[in-house]
Amino acid sequence: MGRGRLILIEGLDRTGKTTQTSILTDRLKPNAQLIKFPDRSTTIGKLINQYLTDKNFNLPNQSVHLLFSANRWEVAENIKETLLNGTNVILDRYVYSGIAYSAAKDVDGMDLQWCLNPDKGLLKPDLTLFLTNESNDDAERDGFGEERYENVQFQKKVKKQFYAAFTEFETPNSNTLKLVDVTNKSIEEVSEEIWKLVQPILSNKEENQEFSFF
Ligand code: DGP
Repeated sequence: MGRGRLILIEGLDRTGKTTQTSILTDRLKPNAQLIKFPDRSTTIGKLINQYLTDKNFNLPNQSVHLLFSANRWEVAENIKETLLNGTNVILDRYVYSGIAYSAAKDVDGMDLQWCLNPDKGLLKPDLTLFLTNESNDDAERDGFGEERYENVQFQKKVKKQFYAAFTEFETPNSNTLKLVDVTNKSIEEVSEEIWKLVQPILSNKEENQEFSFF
């Protein structure tokens, strides 16, 4: 039995990641486990939740960055074991969110490489799908929620940093990174597109059994 595949769905807020990761996991069940970041249920996750939801709760940007990374490390071993047991793991956000949201803050010294450093050694996904909604760029469509990062101006900066991170740490449109344009598409249309992109990764059981790491 080969190891499971690590499949990441990334994107800005309100691009449908949570819906799509859950549809994909359901479609692959029982051979798939969904893991969402940040995991707000752990001790570190509770601090992250407070930071996101309470704008009076302030922490240095560097500390916040390290908390999000620590939250990923909390489940790193669990992800590896699940994959080794032959189960696929579907991730809702991961290292690229970590880099993009922090780099978007334009803090001196917090460049892409600095932002990647605490995540170095985490498993690299076999496939990363980046959901992009071009109508999110339209300030008139500001339908974001109340959390800290949810405003059009900041999201535009985050988007730029996602692309910068992909350019730096991935080969765009290689076999391991695919952009999925969800603009004006139904949930079903997007889930079908995702399903087609995931098939070659799942059927290719013989090759690429080695893990790769950030
Ligand atoms: P979500 O639960 O997917 O809505 O994510 C909560 C918010 O936290 C969202 O605005 C994106 C942001 N976020 C997710 N992961 C990270 C991370 O690793 N670092 C930072 N700074 N922000 C993140």
